Amino acid sequence: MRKTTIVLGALLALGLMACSGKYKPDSASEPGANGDTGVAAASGPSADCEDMTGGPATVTISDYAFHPDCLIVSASESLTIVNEDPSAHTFTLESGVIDETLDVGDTVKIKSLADVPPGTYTFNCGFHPPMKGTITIQ
Ligand SMILES: [Cu+2]
Repeated sequence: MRKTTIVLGALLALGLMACSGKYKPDSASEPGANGDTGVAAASGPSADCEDMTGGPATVTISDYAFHPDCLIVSASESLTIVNEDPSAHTFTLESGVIDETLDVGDTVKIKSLADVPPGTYTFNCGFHPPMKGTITIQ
């Protein structure tokens, strides 16, 4: 029993060393080999988000995608979803607080986001799982 524990402990230690050993070269080589991509990946999500705070926000659905697919909105403002696709879609917040179905040509205005606790949520289309985005409600 004790031997097994020691062996497992040694394996664990080796595993940790291997992990940290592996990690260092990766992070060290990143800035030189692929620095731009590394920086974009680290700061991209917030930098690429469209800031729509301070006024009504609109998300347009076209080509089976949300535009923008990352946005920041004010909780006190309205959010409008416009479906420009020849297909029905939904705008569904991960929390389930918002779940709107939009038929072809539909425009849905969500009067206030005040019912949703402030935070960052993913949203998607219930019909087309690859359609997704991120919304930050402030
Ligand atoms: Cu869809």
